[in-house]
Amino acid sequence: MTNGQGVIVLGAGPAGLVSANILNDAGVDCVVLERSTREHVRTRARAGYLAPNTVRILERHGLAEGVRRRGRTHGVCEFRTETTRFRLEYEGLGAREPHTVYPQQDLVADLLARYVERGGRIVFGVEAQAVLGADGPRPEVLAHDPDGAPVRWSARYIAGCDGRHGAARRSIPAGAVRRHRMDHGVSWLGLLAEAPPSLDAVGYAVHGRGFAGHMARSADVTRYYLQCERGAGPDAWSEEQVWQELSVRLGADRFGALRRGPIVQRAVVDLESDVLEPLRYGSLLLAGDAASLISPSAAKGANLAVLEAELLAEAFIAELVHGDSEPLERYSHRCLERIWRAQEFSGWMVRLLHGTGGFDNTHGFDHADNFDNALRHSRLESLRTSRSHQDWFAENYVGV
Ligand code: FAS
Repeated sequence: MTNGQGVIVLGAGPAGLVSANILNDAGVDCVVLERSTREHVRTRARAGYLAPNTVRILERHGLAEGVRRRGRTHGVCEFRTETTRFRLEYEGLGAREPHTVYPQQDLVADLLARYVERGGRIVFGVEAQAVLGADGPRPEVLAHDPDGAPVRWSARYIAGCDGRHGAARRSIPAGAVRRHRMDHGVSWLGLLAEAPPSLDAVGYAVHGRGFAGHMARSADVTRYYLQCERGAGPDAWSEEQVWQELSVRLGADRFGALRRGPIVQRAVVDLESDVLEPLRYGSLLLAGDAASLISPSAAKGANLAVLEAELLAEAFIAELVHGDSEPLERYSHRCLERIWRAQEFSGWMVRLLHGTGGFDNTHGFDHADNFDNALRHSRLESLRTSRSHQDWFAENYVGV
């Protein structure tokens, strides 16, 4: 596309592919530029819990076939401490709706297949280097093609859906946006195990040795998280040590052994939040992680990406097809309202689940005499005993 019309979408993650599908269905000229290969995009395991509103958005645009066929609804959290455990059947609380468990890579594969099937244009192996001229009506993307040769693409608008470290974000002059960053000071070892889930719930272990999480991904794959020291490498613990630590923190001796299997993916993620404001710089508009990074503590990242992608695509259609530029003008504000609500809850979850202070092999993270940790246990107790806390939790856990 070098005609200065239509939309260039940077990135083929949930944000890029949802907006491209909606644009393509509306007959808007668009192309997706993705630096990775098709195979990598289709198999990259990340999130897995889709909020009801996300499923509604996908359904609204005919993108939910796979989710409906292979997704499994999920409505229970189980909190475990060293002394007790309690379950929250959040489907009956607050928002009264469950999550749908559907691995992000399966959703991305569905979106890609449908987009291509309907004649959508996507180029793999093209790495955007910069967005030029975004302050004018004919922005350009400077990129490298799969052979490394420089290429230029121009369009009326650029949708920056290329993540936090993508070209879109770094092409916005520093003075044009405010950047709100928060390092939560917590790191997780994220694991994918080829093992059936050990709990019929999302498991959150609040333990002196640090947080542990259990999230089903499918009938034979489970995602686990272990709070680890900042700077620790993904291979710092052997497979046996990982299962040992998970068993201790999730109280396997009291609540039942964990079902083990080979650990097929490991990654360390530092829990950070990073929001840009506004999400627009002239003809360049951001969605998904490019707009705001959110810690995975409340499973909001992919859900925000889909929500923003719909708002963005519909705003482009309003202007490019119907000549109405109001939705584009309001895009940033409408997204930021939801982003900050999700950030607020995600921050609350970080403070609920994690001890503060450094890690030592004897005490772990939880220096019991720490004021913060006493507050944390009190928050957990309110969640266990107070119906209004439970409703608030459910509404924010499921809703964006
Ligand atoms: P994505 O990062 O998914 O997609 C961006 C795309 O842009 C990628 O395909 C990338 O290759 C491409 N790209 C980047 N730079 C480019 C360039 N210069 N040129 C061209 N293409 C470029 N969220 C949860 O809710 N639960 C979880 O369990 C969870 N686990 C996660 C685990 C990991 C390891 C990570 C990194 C994230 C996880 N997340 C999780 C958050 C995740 O779901 C994101 O919020 C979601 O992928 C955001 O979607 P997009 O904004 O589309 O960005």
